[in-house]
Amino acid sequence: DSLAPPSTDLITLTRHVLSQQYTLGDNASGDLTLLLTAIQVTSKYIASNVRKARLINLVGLAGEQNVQGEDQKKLDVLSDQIMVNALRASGKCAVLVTEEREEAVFIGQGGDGGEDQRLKGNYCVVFDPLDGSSNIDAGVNVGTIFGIYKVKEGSKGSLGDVLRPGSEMVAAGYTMYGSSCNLVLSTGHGVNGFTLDEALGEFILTHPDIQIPARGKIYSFNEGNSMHFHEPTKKYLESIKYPSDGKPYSARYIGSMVADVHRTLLYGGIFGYPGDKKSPNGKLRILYEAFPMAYLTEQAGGIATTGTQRILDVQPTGIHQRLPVFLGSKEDVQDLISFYEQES
Ligand code: AHM
Ligand code: MG
Repeated sequence: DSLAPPSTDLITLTRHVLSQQYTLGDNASGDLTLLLTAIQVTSKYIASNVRKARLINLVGLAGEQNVQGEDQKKLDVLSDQIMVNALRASGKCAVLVTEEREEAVFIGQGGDGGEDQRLKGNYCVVFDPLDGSSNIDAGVNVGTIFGIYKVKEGSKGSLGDVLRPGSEMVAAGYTMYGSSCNLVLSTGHGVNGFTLDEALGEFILTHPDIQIPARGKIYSFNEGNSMHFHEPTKKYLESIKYPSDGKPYSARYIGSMVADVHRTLLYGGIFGYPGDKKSPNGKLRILYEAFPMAYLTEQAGGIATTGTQRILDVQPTGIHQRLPVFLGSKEDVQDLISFYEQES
């Protein structure tokens, strides 16, 4: 209640990860803990830049296009550099894949990764440094999405270490830069959410063991693309907008995956970026958008599907490949899947 004194036993992200260290499968070496600490620091730094963007001339375009041919925002480029520098310096990474760079970064093998062998570790991080950046200039939520693989036994770090099904990730998460800064993480033992206490500079556990409600009341699709949608998607959307019980779902679409998924994890419902007649594989990228969010969704008790296949089972063949995504409450996503089953 409002008269209760503040907690004197804060669970910080570092404390939480340390307490899980012995179950993390890195032989309690502490490597994954240190890697997650590096990601935590980058999140704070990016959060601080996002918050000040308008004041320190960080809004607008950087004058370049990224791999997807999209204009890069100044903050996209800055966030990418912040993450690559911090992950390289952590000494725990072998391969990095970022939305903002066409090629993977191989640590300790020359090129962008630098030649210093001592900086090479056993983990691979795939990430979108600043997702939803079309929203930045309007002050709408954006976020960082990341997934972590451990290099394969005997590997020195190659593309084969990241071109693997999402089910093989050892951790995944996102940081949302919104009205509060939230880091949501799973290391394969459920999902926990942390809120940045700016005065302390620490992420504090505020959402322990997140569970998606079995059914929600919200759907989150870019319905502006309806004319291109396939029949099962259209029929499913009709079914929740014109239900027989007269209680239609509410529409919520921010256009920032991190924010739309965050709401879906907490409130339930369904988020979708379908493949359609124009873009058969949809828009979202497998490695650093679909997989981490599917991992979190499943860990929170939900379902993540392409419509016809479990997302985490997909075998990627290229680092920037796209995939149709539907995720959220078990019963809602199951309803969607049944429309795809009727089709086939
Ligand atoms: P980005 O990586 O270029 O920011 O694009 C990904 C974003 C997601 O955050 C969001 O779910 C989607 O694009 C929105 O796309 P659209 O504007 O087509 O609805
Ligand atoms: Mg993105």
